[in-house]
Amino acid sequence: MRIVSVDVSIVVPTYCERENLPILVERLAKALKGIKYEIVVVDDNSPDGTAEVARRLSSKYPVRVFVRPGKLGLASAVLTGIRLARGKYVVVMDADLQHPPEVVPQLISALKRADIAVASRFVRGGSAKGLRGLRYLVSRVAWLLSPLAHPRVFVVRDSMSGFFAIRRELVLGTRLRAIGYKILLEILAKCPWRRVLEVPYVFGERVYGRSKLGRGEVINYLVLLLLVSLDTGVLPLLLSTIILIGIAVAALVMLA
Ligand SMILES: Nc1nc2c(ncn2[C@@H]2O[C@H](COP(=O)(O)OP(=O)(O)O)[C@@H](O)[C@H]2O)c(=O)[nH]1
Ligand SMILES: [Mg+2]
Repeated sequence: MRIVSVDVSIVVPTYCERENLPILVERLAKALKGIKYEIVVVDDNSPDGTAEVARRLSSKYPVRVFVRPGKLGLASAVLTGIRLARGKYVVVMDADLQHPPEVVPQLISALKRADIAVASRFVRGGSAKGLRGLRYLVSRVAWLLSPLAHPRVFVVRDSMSGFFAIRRELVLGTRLRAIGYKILLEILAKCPWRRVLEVPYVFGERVYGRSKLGRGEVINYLVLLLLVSLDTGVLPLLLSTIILIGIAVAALVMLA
């Protein structure tokens, strides 16, 4: 399908989502009637043929497909998609239907009042029922550590969300490392936003395929936190405060 001009780009990173993609694209088409949009699929050469499925969908729906040579990570796929997008507004969402397409119009209209709209599992009306046991715990601990990146990210209850909308130019003007899974956290810590809104949604269970989140993502998250904390100046400030308190305590002990 020829895409003329678009207002909104939906960026969808994919790795082995052959069954989910057609359902996602169809549900988006229904939800986005009346909106000029495109879907930007960034696939990491999925061995299950996801890219081929996406190309076939592009004959009927406004889908563009970009294939990277191998599995290079979720956050960097999202950043690639945002750079390639043509809309003024960008929505980032997973392909696996855990992010309901029907919430996308609410995210887009929230951008009239805010710079970033986050689909949130942790505000009234939202739910994380698709996050079970240990995954839930790890996600909340990760959230508790998030102010290390920058204290202002803590106002967002679901800064670990992979489902959000943003003005594209806000991301393009900022250097991002895009390590691991949590690109929203880095965007919140570094991009010059003034207002964030959270829109509740229910994070459902995955029906087709499997999660690609492995244990290595915990390490990636800690590395991301450390580097972003250095970039924003939070870590140097924290360390110098600790050193100054240490010196003050030592001086008091010596004088006593
Ligand atoms: N392009 C790309 N997409 C990825 C990669 N890892 C995960 N994804 C996609 O990112 C989305 C979220 O991944 P998922 O495994 O469902 O994570 P979970 O919901 O946290 O368990 C899905 O659409 C995946 O196909 C990757 O390395 N590259
Ligand atoms: Mg998922």
